[in-house]
Amino acid sequence: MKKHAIHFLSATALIFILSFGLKAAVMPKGETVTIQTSAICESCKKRIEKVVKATDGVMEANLNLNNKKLKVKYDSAVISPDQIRTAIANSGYDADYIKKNDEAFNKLPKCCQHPEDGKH
Ligand SMILES: [Cu+2]
Repeated sequence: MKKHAIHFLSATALIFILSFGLKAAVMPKGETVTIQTSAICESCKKRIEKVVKATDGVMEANLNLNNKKLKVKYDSAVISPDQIRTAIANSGYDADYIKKNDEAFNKLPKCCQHPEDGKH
């Protein structure tokens, strides 16, 4: 009878462990990448975050205006860091070694094109 109880316990524990393992395997594991951008002001920040968040496979995007670095949480099964950099470059900003798209840059508000008068 005692042996029976132990069997029941270990079976319960096994199911518990298995269901946890399964959950971890099924849930998308987010990777994080930090990208240096050429953002200047709050509207640059909003613009870049919006573009990146709208990209498939991106879960979170947060730009720190103090160092202009964008922290992105993404699903590596769906998107690569270079695809994220390209999305940023296509919106008119440098993203690490991928240079901004000039056409998109020229469409930015004038104040967002000049680092020296970026305080607005
Ligand atoms: Cu700006």
